[in-house]
Amino acid sequence: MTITSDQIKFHNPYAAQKNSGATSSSAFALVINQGNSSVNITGWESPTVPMVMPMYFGLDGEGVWKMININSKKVNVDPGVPTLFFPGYLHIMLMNLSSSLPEKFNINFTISPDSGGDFIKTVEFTTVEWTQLNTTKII
Ligand SMILES: [Cu+2]
Repeated sequence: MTITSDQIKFHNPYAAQKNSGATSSSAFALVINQGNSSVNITGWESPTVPMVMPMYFGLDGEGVWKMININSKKVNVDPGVPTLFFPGYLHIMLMNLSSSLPEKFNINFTISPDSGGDFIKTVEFTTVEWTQLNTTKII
């Protein structure tokens, strides 16, 4: 069976407004695969954000928490296993920002089903202030 764009759900996509002086920020969402086979998110781009990429917070070799690149730029989303982009965990980095994020903006994700047939999923993110992050419910 082929997985369609409708079967890959991004719940509550939101981004933190960039702090003044900062050149990066983060975006979050809960991704659910309602299909019956695995997909990977393999492409990350936005018409309004210069650079979009996945990263996670984790321990480096010295036991220090830091942001770590996902060099493959691939994030797996298995059926029935929600993939969470969340503050302090796996997140979508928004980089090379020269101005504030707009109130709403799109990110185009390339979804690559294991069964073949890549497609683009466009998701609209809503920008919130950092102070709202703690109270923003993801589900
Ligand atoms: Cu980051």
